[in-house]
Amino acid sequence: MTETATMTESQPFTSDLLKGKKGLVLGVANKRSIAWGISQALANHGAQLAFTYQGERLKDSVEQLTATLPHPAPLYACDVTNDEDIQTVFKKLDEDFGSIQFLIHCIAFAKKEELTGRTVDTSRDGFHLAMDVSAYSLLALTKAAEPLLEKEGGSVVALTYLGSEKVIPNYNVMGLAKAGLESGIRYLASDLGKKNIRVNGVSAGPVSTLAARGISGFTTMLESHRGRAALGRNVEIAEVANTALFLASPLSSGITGEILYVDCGYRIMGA
Ligand code: NAD
Ligand code: IMJ
Repeated sequence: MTETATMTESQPFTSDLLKGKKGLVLGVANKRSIAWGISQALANHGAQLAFTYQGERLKDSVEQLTATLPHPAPLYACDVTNDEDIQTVFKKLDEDFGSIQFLIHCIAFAKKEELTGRTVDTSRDGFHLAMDVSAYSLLALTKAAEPLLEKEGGSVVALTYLGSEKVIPNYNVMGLAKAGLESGIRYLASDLGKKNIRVNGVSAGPVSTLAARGISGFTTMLESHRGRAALGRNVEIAEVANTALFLASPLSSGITGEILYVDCGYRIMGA
């Protein structure tokens, strides 16, 4: 038996930790999405989930995945660059759930051409789009969720990456957007702490998802990450998911405004 999450996939760890708790997960695209890994962990511990999907293109995929969950899950279309979409989601969520105890943000986007070459060549438009989708959306969604989260207190969890603080080849404008997201986590934590709403980030090591495949040099990057990481391996989605579960749950009631690194000990190494 190893301590990695592999065994938990074949024999999921379940409990009543989140029994009676409800929440919204944003960012499921397919079965490899980190958001889907997190959803499975939350559901395994009794949570009732609602989901957003980006657009019609992803509706079928999200419908099929969520049909496997123990509780029926409401699905709402939401492009986070659209204020009306966000308002509609929370109106429907109020009708369907009445209150929520957690919100999971797993959304990032930059134009493909911005994720190669020099960061100095980033276009104004490309900068705005990456910031809007990947950083501003956390503020807009948290504000819209506030009335539902404050009823019983709650937890907001957002996914981030080391490229926010260190220069990672090709991450470019996404690094600036994640720096904005992480700063946003701290300011939101300060704004909402008195309402017993906590806001934290999970900084995951590289995982082979839709948002990572197709990035030039990603496979080589996974190899070098494994080589430098203290644990000598790359992270599994279930490990990222279990940390998000911890932050979403009352087990982390004293933690807010923090970024937890789930990177197999990559960041701590000096060389
Ligand atoms: P993914 O492609 O499965 O998820 C990204 C999601 O963002 C998709 O569901 C997509 O529909 C959504 N999205 C993009 N633009 C949107 C918009 N305008 N409106 C609504 N949704 C939109 O990939 P993933 O790797 O699971 O990414 C999830 C999160 O994890 C992202 O924040 C990413 O930065 C972060 N992350 C990923 C890695 C990695 O190596 N894969 C590492 C650290 C952090
Ligand atoms: C993304 C780009 C460059 C380097 C990268 C990544 N590394 C990692 C990622 C080293 C781990 C994945 N990641 C952490 C992301 O946040 C990805 C965001 C992303 C990915 C795409 C690909 C397709 C596209 N736009 C994107 N926008 C954001 O068109």
